Amino acid sequence: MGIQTTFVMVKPDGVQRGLVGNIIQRFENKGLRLVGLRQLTPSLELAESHYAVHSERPFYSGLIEFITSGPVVAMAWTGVDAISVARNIIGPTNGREATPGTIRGDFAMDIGHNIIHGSDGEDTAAFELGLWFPDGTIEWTRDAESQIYE
Ligand code: D4T
Repeated sequence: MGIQTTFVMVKPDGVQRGLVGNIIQRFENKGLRLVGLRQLTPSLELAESHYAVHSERPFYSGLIEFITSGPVVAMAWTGVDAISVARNIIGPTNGREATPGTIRGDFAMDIGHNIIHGSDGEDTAAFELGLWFPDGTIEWTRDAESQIYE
């Protein structure tokens, strides 16, 4: 058990379907802390780097086409065991098999158009955070009380 930062990305289908707010709410509600947020349409180079591990898979070209098809929302979330916590919020790859209550269980019906990505381990998280947040993430600590009163 330890503090981790994980990379999460709302894919083009999630952005097009207007699910960004709902998705961010789930991570905030859970207790994770947002330390990075960027909206961008991924370049081919960025998409290929991100999915390099899948480059020999039959679905690779369709995956690259999909992920570069429009804006995504890239995020970095911090908390204890953030990587597995985020994966549990997201649910398994195939939306039809994902349990209701997870993001994919609530919103996805397909394996390719599955709304959201989350890093699957510490090495992957470090690689993906460096790739999508080359300038680093944001350092801040939670202190709501001091923001309520001037
Ligand atoms: P990501 O990486 O997007 O969070 O998804 P997962 O971690 O849940 O799933 P993955 O790495 O096995 O697959 C990466 C990405 O490829 C798409 N995909 C996957 C696809 O289009 N067809 C397929 O058969 C598989 C296995 C979906 C997610």
